[in-house]
Formats: sequence, C-alpha cells, structure tokens
Amino acid sequence: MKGFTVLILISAGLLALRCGGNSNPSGSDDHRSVIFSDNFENGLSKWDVFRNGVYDTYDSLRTTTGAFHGGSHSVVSDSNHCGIMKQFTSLVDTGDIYCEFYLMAKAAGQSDFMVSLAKPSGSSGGDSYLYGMGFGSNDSLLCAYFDYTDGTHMVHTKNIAPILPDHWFKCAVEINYPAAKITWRVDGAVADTLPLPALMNIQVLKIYRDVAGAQGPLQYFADDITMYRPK
Ligand SMILES: [Ca+2]
Repeated sequence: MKGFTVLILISAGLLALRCGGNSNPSGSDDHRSVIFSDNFENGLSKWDVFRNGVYDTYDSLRTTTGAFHGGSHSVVSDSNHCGIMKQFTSLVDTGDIYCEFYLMAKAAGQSDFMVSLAKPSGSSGGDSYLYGMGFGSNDSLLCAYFDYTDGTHMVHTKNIAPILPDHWFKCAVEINYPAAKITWRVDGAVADTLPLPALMNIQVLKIYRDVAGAQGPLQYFADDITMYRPK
C-alpha cells in the first residue's frame, strides 16, 4: 500500500511538471532563449542613442533607483522627446519573438511613453512599422501598431486600462512569424491580436517618450525588458 502511494505521488509530480511546461511555455527562464535583456542595473551600456530616422536624435532616458520592478534600477523619463534604443545587427524576422517588459507611472501625466519593436524607414525618418505598448496621452495603457509603408499610415491602438499610479503593468508583445500573428498581453492575458503584415521584420527595440503630450519629469518608468524566443 505504501509503495502504491509513493508511485501515485511520483506520477502526480511528473504530471504536474509536464502540465507546467506545456501550459506555460514562456513563463520562466528555463523555457526562454533570451535575445536581449535591459541590464539597467549596470547603466545603459547595452543601449544606443535613440534616433527616429537619421535626422532626429532624442535626449536619453536615465537609469534610476527611484523605482524598479526587478533588481535595483529601472529607466525613467525626465521630459518629452527622450528615449533609448537597441539596434540589432541582424534582422529579427523568423520564429516566435516575445518582448516582455514592465511599465509604471507615478501619476497620470497626459504624455506618450512606449516600449516598441520597430523597423526604421531609413533616410526619411520615423518608422516603417512599430509594434508597442505604453501609456497614451489619454492616460490609458494601450496597444499600438503603426504601418507607414503603404501610404495609408495605418494606425491601430487599443486602450487596455487606465493608469494606476505606482502599479507595474506586465506587458508583452509577441510577433509570431509562422502564425503570421501579433499578440499583445497584459498581466499574462491576451489584450489584442492582429494579423502580421507580410515582409515585416524588426531592427530595433525602443523605449521613448514622444514629443507630443504634456511635459513633466519623473512620471514614467520601464523595467525588466526581455526579448526572447520560447524554447
Ligand atoms: Ca531592473
């Protein structure tokens, strides 16, 4: 009888492990192949100057211990028209890509702050494509997709939730090339999906606060930014 009980417990344990792996393929580091992580605890050495096209250069964000989700630092904006970016040396355009990050606002600030994956348009400035999530000037957490490639300047945004002061939103933008699908998630739940346009590829990861919207320092924070593929 005792042996039978042990066998059941072992079986249940194996089943639990297997269910955990299948139901949460990207939930832990063991199931991730990391492409990039922010390393804010050691400054901005992994990041590049933010440029929107070749002509426009933003002021930098800065790391701070004033608020953080993980470790000891995050990045914060001091004004509009500031940002940092990570340029990838080769295109990210295959498989299943996740960009996960945490966003927090000390207060509703009526400004635009976003983490996004994008493809710059080269000499004309701006982006060809952008997939992101952030706080809009309407003080809502929102999903965003911009496509400037076909002349129609298609812009898709979806409001998800009002800013909750001092609340870290867990955000994720998934670009699944085989499934031709983009998925936005907030706190692990699907917030929005769109079909993926053909020929889209990613060249940069950006965190920026736009030129539009109300001014004001120390409102918006981003932390624990990880780009990865599920294993
Ligand atoms: Ca951190």
